[in-house]
Amino acid sequence: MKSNYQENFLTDLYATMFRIREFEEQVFELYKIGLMPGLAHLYIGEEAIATGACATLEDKDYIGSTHRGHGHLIARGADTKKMMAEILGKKDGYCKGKAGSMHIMTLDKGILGANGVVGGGIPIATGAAYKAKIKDTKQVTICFMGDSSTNEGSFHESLNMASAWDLPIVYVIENNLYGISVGLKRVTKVVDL
Ligand SMILES: Cc1ncc(C[n+]2csc(CCOP(=O)(O)OP(=O)(O)O)c2C)c(N)n1
Ligand SMILES: [Mg+2]
Repeated sequence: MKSNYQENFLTDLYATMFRIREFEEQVFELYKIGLMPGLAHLYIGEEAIATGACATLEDKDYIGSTHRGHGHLIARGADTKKMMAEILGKKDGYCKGKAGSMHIMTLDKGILGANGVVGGGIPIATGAAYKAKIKDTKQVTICFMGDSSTNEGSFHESLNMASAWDLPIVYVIENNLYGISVGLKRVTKVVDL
């Protein structure tokens, strides 16, 4: 982990958060005028989560993402020009414009991919951690997920396997208390996720 006391560390973190906010505001502008295909799931308000979590990683490590993945990628150091090209469906994008906002990925940065399926990124990230364990590569995986993905089967199965096998993975629940319009309390008994 980078030292918390490293010179400029805190201002670097703030700059990353700011970069995410500016990127998302730009995406929203393009979405509003119909330039962006698909949906714009923005990361506005959650910038600190990805920024803080990704600051603990080394280049060789992995991240798993969600349908709200732009912030995760920027915090991981992805090229925002290639991201924007991807989001706009252009061939210069990370996936030649075929993945768009919700399935963008690049193994250059260990970015296992955003995922339009709620909870879909959890087993993928758990698989990466399993590989790191059996090959003893010392890679760590951070798996981001929304609160509503904790009601998916993939969440329970993956965390059980990760726990049973002591996999090198950290699951980060981005709990904004809602899955679209459904409040957390309506769909789960354990609200302290
Ligand atoms: C398996 C699955 N079920 C339903 C949906 C529709 N859907 C898209 S986003 C979303 C809510 C996600 O909520 P959460 O995981 O808390 O993330 P947030 O959007 O709050 O960041 C749902 C239900 C989906 N994409 N995939
Ligand atoms: Mg949520």
